[in-house]
Amino acid sequence: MPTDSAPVVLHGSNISYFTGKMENYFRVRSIPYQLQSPTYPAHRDRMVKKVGVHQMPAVELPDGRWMTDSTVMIQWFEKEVPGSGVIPDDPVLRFVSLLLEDWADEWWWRPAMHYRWHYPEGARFASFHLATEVLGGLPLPVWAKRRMMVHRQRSGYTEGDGIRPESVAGVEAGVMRLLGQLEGIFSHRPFLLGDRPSLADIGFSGPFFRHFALDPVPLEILRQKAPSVLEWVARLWNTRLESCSGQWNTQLPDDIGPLLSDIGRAYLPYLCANAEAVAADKQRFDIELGGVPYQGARTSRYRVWCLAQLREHYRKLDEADQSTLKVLLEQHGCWEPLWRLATLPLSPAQENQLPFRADAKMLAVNE
Ligand SMILES: N[C@@H](CCC(=O)N[C@@H](CS)C(=O)NCC(=O)O)C(=O)O
Repeated sequence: MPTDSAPVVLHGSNISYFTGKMENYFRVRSIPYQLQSPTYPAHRDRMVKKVGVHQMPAVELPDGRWMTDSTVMIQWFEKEVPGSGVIPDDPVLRFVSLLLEDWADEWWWRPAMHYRWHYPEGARFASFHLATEVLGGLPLPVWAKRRMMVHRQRSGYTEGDGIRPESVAGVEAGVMRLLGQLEGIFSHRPFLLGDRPSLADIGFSGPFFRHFALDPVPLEILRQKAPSVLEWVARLWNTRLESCSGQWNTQLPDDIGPLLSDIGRAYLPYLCANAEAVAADKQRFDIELGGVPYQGARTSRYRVWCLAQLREHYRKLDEADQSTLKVLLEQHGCWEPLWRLATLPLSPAQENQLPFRADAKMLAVNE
């Protein structure tokens, strides 16, 4: 296990969504880590050899093994590292924390990328940072690397992932809605599920820590409209479970309900449409979600597996807990889309070797 003299190495950029999520997790669990900026292309080749894909972050264990995928890495550390962890024992809270983590990872990625890369202010900051950090070793002028980076990210993750001019207002309204909901929660409770951080908070550190609370445009919105959310970002970063005396609520707080309703209205229907597009072997698909049109959204094999995982978490519960949870999921419109598709187009043994080997990246964007 990692120690101060043999920490895990966290390979990732210090402005990366999922790297920031892992940093928050390691800090909250007091797991010693050392952040290392990856340099392209040597790191990419090494990572592909070690775990099958190139994405951020990768974790290198003191025994030399490499890992990928924040969700499964966290589950692995939760089993391996003794002491109180981030996954609540209560079956309903546990399922909800897994669902919120998944939503934070997969749904809020697109708006986070939008705010960073759509606005010149964000694109200038992030392209300079990445051109000099991750692409620092490429023998090209910085301006050329910045231009390449802006083009890659827009064509991969914003305009090229369904956010057309007619989607922008709706995508941003969705973020404002989330901020309103979270502001309501964090103005009277320190963490999502009580007085103690859970996997749900760690999940939300993905979109917030290195994106909404860092990029110039959303950061100003947070300062003005959601100061309690900004405070939560720093509180999570500065909390250690080993010295946290707060507890999770014994029941799911009522103010989590509107978040679940949004998951039922847009996220789970999106996962179903994505799975149908994968089954039909499409690279892209069009869809309207919560009144927002997305044209040419990229299909994701990885997100088919995410939907399968959510179903699996439910199936593993005992009958009484399944019944309680079913009522809650029905109440918020999550039950029907969770089970809408009779079969999911997973490839054989897809992602079974995680966290030590991955089959698919979240989105197949070209290197
Ligand atoms: N499911 C992965 C997602 C990791 C991921 O997609 N990371 C982004 C950066 S924050 C990335 O590396 N994207 C690949 C690319 O842009 O080529 C996880 O949870 O770690």
